[in-house]
Amino acid sequence: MKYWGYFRSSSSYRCRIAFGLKGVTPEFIPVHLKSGAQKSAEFAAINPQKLLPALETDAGDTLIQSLAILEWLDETIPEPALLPADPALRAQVRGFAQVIACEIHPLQNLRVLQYLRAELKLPEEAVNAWLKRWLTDGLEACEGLLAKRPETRFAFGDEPGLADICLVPQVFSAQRFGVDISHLSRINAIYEQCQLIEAFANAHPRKQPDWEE
Ligand SMILES: N[C@@H](CCC(=O)N[C@@H](CS)C(=O)NCC(=O)O)C(=O)O
Repeated sequence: MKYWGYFRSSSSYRCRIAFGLKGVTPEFIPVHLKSGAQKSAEFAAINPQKLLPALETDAGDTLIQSLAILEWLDETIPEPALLPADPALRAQVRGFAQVIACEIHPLQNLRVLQYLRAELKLPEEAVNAWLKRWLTDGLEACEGLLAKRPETRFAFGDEPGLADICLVPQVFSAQRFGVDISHLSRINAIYEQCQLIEAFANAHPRKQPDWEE
């Protein structure tokens, strides 16, 4: 397997956590987002959307979109399961993951921030206000979803799964952008629990070979 990613990309981070949980180590091909390598003809031939991550399976299929990659991994390597067996709970876990992957993350994406800065000419304070607004709103919604559930070690039970895989990189992004989420106690507790798991700790951006300050 080949995986195209970037240390700071949260959708790449989701995949790295899942690789660790599933015990696979795809060949890593770094794509330097900050310098625009995702827009090169070489990468566009792999993912015409010019976004990370991308995965090439051993059968030669190219997969994009982190949630699709995570579900493919779960279907091809069923243990440990990333989704619960119960259909209603599965839908709730997917819903939680989609709050992050489909609603929060796109608003903090590099190309969106570049558009705000370079084309709309927003000053840095306005970009920071944008980030604070959408990350706080979205993560408060996640905290509200968690508050409706019994208190477990991870988001949806005592084993880590898809919801935690999406939550941890999103908390890292909040830290990176200086968005204060100290009031979100369930999220912070789950984040800390996840750091105790090797697959999560090893997937941290600082641990990646392409890490840079
Ligand atoms: N929904 C996609 C999001 C992909 C995405 O936005 N990736 C970001 C990195 S986290 C990216 O490649 N950004 C490059 C850019 O904005 O130019 C997924 O979950 O895979």
